[in-house]
Amino acid sequence: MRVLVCGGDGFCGWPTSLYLSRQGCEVSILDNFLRRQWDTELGTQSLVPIATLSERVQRWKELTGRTIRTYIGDMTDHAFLEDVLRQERPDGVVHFAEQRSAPYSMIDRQHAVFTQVNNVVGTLNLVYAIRDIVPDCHLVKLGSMGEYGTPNIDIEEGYLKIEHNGRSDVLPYPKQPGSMYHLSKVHDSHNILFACRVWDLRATDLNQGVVYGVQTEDTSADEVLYNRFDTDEVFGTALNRFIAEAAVGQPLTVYGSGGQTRGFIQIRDTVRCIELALLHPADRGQCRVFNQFTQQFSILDLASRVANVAKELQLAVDVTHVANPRVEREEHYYKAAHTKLVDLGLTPHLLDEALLRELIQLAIRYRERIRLDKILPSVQWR
Ligand code: NAD
Ligand code: USQ
Repeated sequence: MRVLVCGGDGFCGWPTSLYLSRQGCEVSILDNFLRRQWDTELGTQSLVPIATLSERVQRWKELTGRTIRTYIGDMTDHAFLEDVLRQERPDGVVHFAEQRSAPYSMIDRQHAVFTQVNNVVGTLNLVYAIRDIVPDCHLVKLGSMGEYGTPNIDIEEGYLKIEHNGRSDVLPYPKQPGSMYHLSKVHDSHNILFACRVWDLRATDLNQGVVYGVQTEDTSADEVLYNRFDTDEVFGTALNRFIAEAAVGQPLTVYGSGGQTRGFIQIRDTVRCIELALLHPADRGQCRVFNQFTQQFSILDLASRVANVAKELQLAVDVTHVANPRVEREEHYYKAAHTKLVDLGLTPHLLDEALLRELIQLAIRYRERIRLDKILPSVQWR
């Protein structure tokens, strides 16, 4: 299978590219290195040092004999994207290439506009390019569980059967996103659904939960292949941030009461989910939605788990409740379906103490790289 991975230099995209390459796919990567530039803008860096993309693919070739072609350019440049699709003629496109931080999108008007333009225009360009050049290609698009928000009813996988005034229909599940970034994902979902309905494209929208962990079997094979590990208030996500905070002896930053409950997934399962979606493509005209997470946790529960393992490692760690910079429910009902990927063959790796220990030890190894002044939240929703 020929697969183009858009955003293949990023946290999810890089391990996915290696994994698919190892499974025998012919993989190419498209990226414009925006993520590396945001580190410069924000004065942050990956906790684990990362090599350049050219060094990465070169080392992969030396280790495995497999080639990963690279295209450096912007999804919002339609001519560039069309050129790549013409050269690659992929069977599947995996689209990770977006601005994915909720806090970044809430810094100010400019960052909100940038996020929505980057994400919505990039995705629109991609569906038009697929329509015109490779209409049979399967689009695998990364969405987010945060598109649904936290409704007081069960969350389904994309669609909801509704009865109204004696009639019924299956309609897109109502969305209540919690940031300008999450809104961009909702806009993408609508645009992709429209493209499938009107132009008979095939797509799978993967509503992924918060990803944790850092390395996969492939990225840990060599230091040049190591994956990025974000820990700062803008790009760091809940569990990985708590691990980094534990490693530097900072109190774990639970926002508000910590009753916020979210779906979580290990990076090792992310790569397998993408493979499963590609191996079982959507039909022409079909826009499938899978909820891509394996377990749900409250934020306070996660912080307590990290603190307990950190204490066993003789680290002095407290859990602290900091004023919540976001506007979100801190106590709420949460029950989201997530069976479709399991039905296709996913065997989830569940969170355990051994992994937490391994991640804390990885963070300790590089802890001098953590910018202590970038841990506490400063971006406010209001
Ligand atoms: P990331 O920022 O590490 O990777 C995204 C990559 O896309 C980066 O390498 C960046 O340079 C590239 N990119 C961004 N805009 C681009 C553009 N216009 N043109 C070309 N390249 C561009 O993010 P990630 O954590 O790997 O997330 C990947 C995708 O998965 C995102 O769409 C995100 O919304 C989704 N997702 C991530 C998580 C998570 O916890 N990390 C959870 C759910 C969903
Ligand atoms: N939180 C804390 N303390 C922290 C960091 C976060 O309490 O130090 C809380 C937040 O308030 C929020 C929850 O943890 O309630 C999750 O926040 P997060 O920063 O881990 O994740 P989020 O902003 O939701 O975004 C991340 C990815 C995004 C993806 C999303 C999946 O950055 O790309 O779409 O997870 S989901 O959460 O399912 O929407």
